[in-house]
Amino acid sequence: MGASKLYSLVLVLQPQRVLLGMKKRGFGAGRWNGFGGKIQEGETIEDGAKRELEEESGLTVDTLQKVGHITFEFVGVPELMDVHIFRTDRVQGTPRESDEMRPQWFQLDQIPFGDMWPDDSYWFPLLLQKKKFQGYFKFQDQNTILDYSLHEVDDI
Ligand code: 8OG
Repeated sequence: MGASKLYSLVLVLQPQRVLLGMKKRGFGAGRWNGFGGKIQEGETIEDGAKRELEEESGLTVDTLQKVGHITFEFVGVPELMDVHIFRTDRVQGTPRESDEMRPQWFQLDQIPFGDMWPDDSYWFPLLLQKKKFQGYFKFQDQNTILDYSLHEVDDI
Protein backbone atom coordinates (compact mmCIF):
# COMPACT_ATOMS: atom_id res chain seq x y z
CA MET A 1 0.00 0.00 0.00
CA GLY A 2 1.75 3.18 -1.20
CA ALA A 3 1.31 6.72 -0.06
CA SER A 4 -1.53 8.66 -1.61
CA LYS A 5 -2.60 12.25 -2.14
CA LEU A 6 -6.17 13.44 -1.53
CA TYR A 7 -8.29 15.11 -4.21
CA SER A 8 -11.90 16.27 -4.48
CA LEU A 9 -14.25 16.16 -7.46
CA VAL A 10 -17.73 17.76 -7.50
CA LEU A 11 -20.48 17.04 -10.02
CA VAL A 12 -23.34 19.52 -10.16
CA LEU A 13 -26.07 17.17 -11.31
CA GLN A 14 -29.62 18.38 -11.88
CA PRO A 15 -32.57 16.30 -13.14
CA GLN A 16 -31.98 17.22 -16.80
CA ARG A 17 -28.35 18.31 -16.96
CA VAL A 18 -24.86 18.18 -15.52
CA LEU A 19 -22.30 20.97 -15.29
CA LEU A 20 -18.82 20.13 -16.58
CA GLY A 21 -15.79 22.35 -17.06
CA MET A 22 -13.24 22.21 -19.86
CA LYS A 23 -9.90 22.01 -18.05
CA LYS A 24 -7.74 24.73 -19.59
CA ARG A 25 -4.37 23.89 -18.05
CA GLY A 26 -2.48 21.41 -15.89
CA PHE A 27 -3.38 17.79 -15.22
CA GLY A 28 -6.26 16.65 -17.45
CA ALA A 29 -6.11 19.75 -19.69
CA GLY A 30 -8.33 19.43 -22.77
CA ARG A 31 -10.85 17.21 -20.99
CA TRP A 32 -14.32 17.94 -19.58
CA ASN A 33 -14.57 17.18 -15.89
CA GLY A 34 -16.26 18.07 -12.65
CA PHE A 35 -14.63 20.68 -10.41
CA GLY A 36 -12.01 19.78 -7.86
CA GLY A 37 -8.39 19.54 -6.91
CA LYS A 38 -5.93 18.83 -4.16
CA ILE A 39 -7.09 18.91 -0.55
CA GLN A 40 -4.96 21.35 1.42
CA GLU A 41 -3.42 20.76 4.80
CA GLY A 42 -5.80 21.58 7.63
CA GLU A 43 -8.99 21.43 5.59
CA THR A 44 -11.56 18.64 5.49
CA ILE A 45 -12.15 16.84 2.21
CA GLU A 46 -15.64 18.37 1.98
CA ASP A 47 -14.35 21.89 2.65
CA GLY A 48 -11.67 21.39 0.01
CA ALA A 49 -14.34 20.25 -2.43
CA LYS A 50 -16.44 23.38 -1.79
CA ARG A 51 -13.39 25.64 -2.09
CA GLU A 52 -12.34 24.14 -5.43
CA LEU A 53 -15.91 24.29 -6.78
CA GLU A 54 -16.08 27.99 -5.98
CA GLU A 55 -12.57 28.77 -7.30
CA GLU A 56 -13.11 26.95 -10.58
CA SER A 57 -16.80 27.64 -11.34
CA GLY A 58 -17.86 30.60 -9.16
CA LEU A 59 -20.63 28.48 -7.61
CA THR A 60 -21.21 28.04 -3.90
CA VAL A 61 -23.00 25.21 -2.21
CA ASP A 62 -24.38 24.44 1.25
CA THR A 63 -24.18 20.67 1.25
CA LEU A 64 -22.48 18.04 -0.83
CA GLN A 65 -23.38 14.36 -0.98
CA LYS A 66 -20.54 11.90 -0.93
CA VAL A 67 -21.06 9.53 -3.82
CA GLY A 68 -17.77 7.88 -4.66
CA HIS A 69 -14.19 7.18 -3.92
CA ILE A 70 -11.73 6.18 -6.64
CA THR A 71 -8.04 5.44 -6.28
CA PHE A 72 -5.89 6.04 -9.35
CA GLU A 73 -2.51 4.55 -10.04
CA PHE A 74 -0.25 5.60 -12.91
CA VAL A 75 2.48 3.17 -13.89
CA GLY A 76 5.82 4.58 -12.74
CA VAL A 77 4.28 7.05 -10.29
CA PRO A 78 4.70 5.85 -6.70
CA GLU A 79 2.03 8.12 -5.23
CA LEU A 80 -1.60 7.05 -5.65
CA MET A 81 -4.37 9.60 -6.21
CA ASP A 82 -7.27 9.30 -3.82
CA VAL A 83 -10.22 11.09 -5.42
CA HIS A 84 -13.34 11.76 -3.31
CA ILE A 85 -16.37 12.39 -5.49
CA PHE A 86 -19.37 14.49 -4.44
CA ARG A 87 -22.70 15.37 -6.00
CA THR A 88 -24.99 18.34 -5.51
CA ASP A 89 -28.07 19.56 -7.33
CA ARG A 90 -28.44 22.86 -5.48
CA VAL A 91 -25.85 25.53 -6.13
CA GLN A 92 -25.88 29.29 -5.66
CA GLY A 93 -24.68 31.61 -8.39
CA THR A 94 -24.09 31.41 -12.11
CA PRO A 95 -21.21 29.40 -13.53
CA ARG A 96 -18.36 31.61 -14.70
CA GLU A 97 -15.17 30.83 -16.52
CA SER A 98 -11.99 30.71 -14.43
CA ASP A 99 -8.29 30.43 -15.29
CA GLU A 100 -8.62 26.66 -14.98
CA MET A 101 -12.09 25.80 -16.24
CA ARG A 102 -14.69 26.80 -18.84
CA PRO A 103 -18.05 25.58 -17.50
CA GLN A 104 -20.86 24.30 -19.69
CA TRP A 105 -24.15 22.49 -19.02
CA PHE A 106 -24.71 19.15 -20.77
CA GLN A 107 -27.97 17.28 -21.25
CA LEU A 108 -27.66 13.88 -19.57
CA ASP A 109 -27.82 12.02 -22.89
CA GLN A 110 -25.09 14.25 -24.37
CA ILE A 111 -22.25 13.79 -21.90
CA PRO A 112 -19.00 14.14 -23.93
CA PHE A 113 -17.33 10.89 -22.84
CA GLY A 114 -14.93 11.00 -25.81
CA ASP A 115 -13.38 14.15 -24.35
CA MET A 116 -13.32 13.02 -20.70
CA TRP A 117 -11.05 10.80 -18.61
CA PRO A 118 -11.60 7.24 -19.91
CA ASP A 119 -12.61 5.88 -16.48
CA ASP A 120 -15.57 8.29 -16.39
CA SER A 121 -17.45 6.10 -18.90
CA TYR A 122 -17.45 3.37 -16.23
CA TRP A 123 -18.61 5.28 -13.18
CA PHE A 124 -20.75 8.14 -14.59
CA PRO A 125 -23.66 5.75 -15.22
CA LEU A 126 -23.61 4.87 -11.51
CA LEU A 127 -23.53 8.56 -10.58
CA LEU A 128 -26.51 9.26 -12.88
CA GLN A 129 -28.42 6.39 -11.22
CA LYS A 130 -27.74 7.94 -7.80
CA LYS A 131 -25.62 4.97 -6.75
CA LYS A 132 -22.59 5.17 -4.50
CA PHE A 133 -19.41 3.52 -5.66
CA GLN A 134 -15.84 2.64 -4.87
CA GLY A 135 -13.21 2.04 -7.52
CA TYR A 136 -9.62 1.57 -8.50
CA PHE A 137 -8.13 2.34 -11.92
CA LYS A 138 -4.59 1.63 -13.04
CA PHE A 139 -3.42 3.76 -15.98
CA GLN A 140 -0.50 3.14 -18.32
CA ASP A 141 -0.76 6.73 -19.51
CA GLN A 142 -3.55 9.30 -19.53
CA ASN A 143 -5.43 7.44 -22.30
CA THR A 144 -4.93 3.80 -21.32
CA ILE A 145 -6.56 1.83 -18.51
CA LEU A 146 -4.64 -1.38 -17.69
CA ASP A 147 -6.77 -2.69 -14.82
CA TYR A 148 -9.74 -1.59 -12.85
CA SER A 149 -12.29 -2.55 -10.27
CA LEU A 150 -15.54 -0.75 -9.56
CA HIS A 151 -18.41 -1.63 -7.31
CA GLU A 152 -21.49 -0.10 -5.79
CA VAL A 153 -21.45 0.44 -2.05
CA ASP A 154 -24.21 1.27 0.43
CA ASP A 155 -22.10 3.75 2.33
CA ILE A 156 -19.15 5.84 1.36
O1 8OG B 1 -5.56 20.08 -8.88
P1 8OG B 1 -5.87 19.30 -10.11
O2 8OG B 1 -6.80 20.00 -11.06
O3 8OG B 1 -4.65 18.74 -10.79
O4 8OG B 1 -6.69 18.02 -9.60
C1 8OG B 1 -7.06 16.98 -10.47
C2 8OG B 1 -8.58 16.91 -10.58
O5 8OG B 1 -8.92 15.90 -11.53
C3 8OG B 1 -9.26 16.50 -9.30
O6 8OG B 1 -10.55 17.11 -9.26
C4 8OG B 1 -9.42 15.01 -9.44
C5 8OG B 1 -9.69 14.89 -10.91
N1 8OG B 1 -9.37 13.62 -11.52
C6 8OG B 1 -8.18 12.93 -11.51
N2 8OG B 1 -8.29 11.80 -12.23
C7 8OG B 1 -9.55 11.78 -12.74
C8 8OG B 1 -10.26 10.88 -13.57
O7 8OG B 1 -9.74 9.86 -13.99
N3 8OG B 1 -11.55 11.19 -13.87
C9 8OG B 1 -12.11 12.34 -13.41
N4 8OG B 1 -13.36 12.60 -13.78
N5 8OG B 1 -11.47 13.21 -12.62
C10 8OG B 1 -10.21 12.92 -12.30
O8 8OG B 1 -7.19 13.34 -10.88
